Amino acid sequence: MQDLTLYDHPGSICSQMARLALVEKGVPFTRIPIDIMETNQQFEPWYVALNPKAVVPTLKIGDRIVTDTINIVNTVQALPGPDLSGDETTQSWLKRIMALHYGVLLYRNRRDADGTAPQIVSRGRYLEQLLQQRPDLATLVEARLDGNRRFQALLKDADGIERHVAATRDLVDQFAKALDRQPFLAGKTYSLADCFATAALARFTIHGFADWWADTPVDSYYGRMKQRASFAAAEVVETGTERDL
Ligand SMILES: N[C@@H](CCC(=O)N[C@@H](CS)C(=O)NCC(=O)O)C(=O)O
Repeated sequence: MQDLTLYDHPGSICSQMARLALVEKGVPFTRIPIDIMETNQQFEPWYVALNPKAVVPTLKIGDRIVTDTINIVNTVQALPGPDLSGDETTQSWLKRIMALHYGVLLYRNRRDADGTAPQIVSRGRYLEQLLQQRPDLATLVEARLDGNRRFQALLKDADGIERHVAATRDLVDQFAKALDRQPFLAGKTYSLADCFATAALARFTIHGFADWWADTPVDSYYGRMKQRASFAAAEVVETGTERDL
């Protein structure tokens, strides 16, 4: 087996999804933490060379670099070990779970009365400085600045926020429908879809959404996911406050 290294950030939801897939596959891997919050290591030249979008996670497998969480978990699935491929719905679940706006769910509770999210404003200032200091990253940082402006506007738009919360609740309802017929999200066996759903449900628990699924099959499903050894081994975060994320 080639050496596997995961560059990740402990609380990042995408990192948790990738760690769950690696642990469930049973392959040994080394973790290299990338601080994406305080020291912004994702913009360091050596890391951007690995991951040109400057995000976590990144998987190094031998000499090969794999980015994008869905690519990463599918690459992990192709390694020798338990079959995590699930049924024909797996890839669609991965896309739907990844498509939620996790930033809105988190920062909607970190806004001042006028809808300003101080952390997102200061992130914008940081990106402005980075643009001056690192002209080599201009394309990347300008795109990030655009995203930051859109995000700041969205956080002032109560209806827009509500639409993202409703889309999240709708996805949880879809989990419940699937789990009414079968024990795992994509069929009779544990799959990559369950790695994604587990990390998402853990995050929703921190956001106080657990009531949404209290009387549905999602409740016992999530209980089973938490009992799997992978939940602790992959350091899935479901306790603590939103401030810790
Ligand atoms: N599409 C990417 C998204 C990765 C992503 O957005 N990662 C976040 C953490 S969950 C990140 O690294 N953020 C760093 C930043 O915003 O500067 C993937 O699936 O890997």
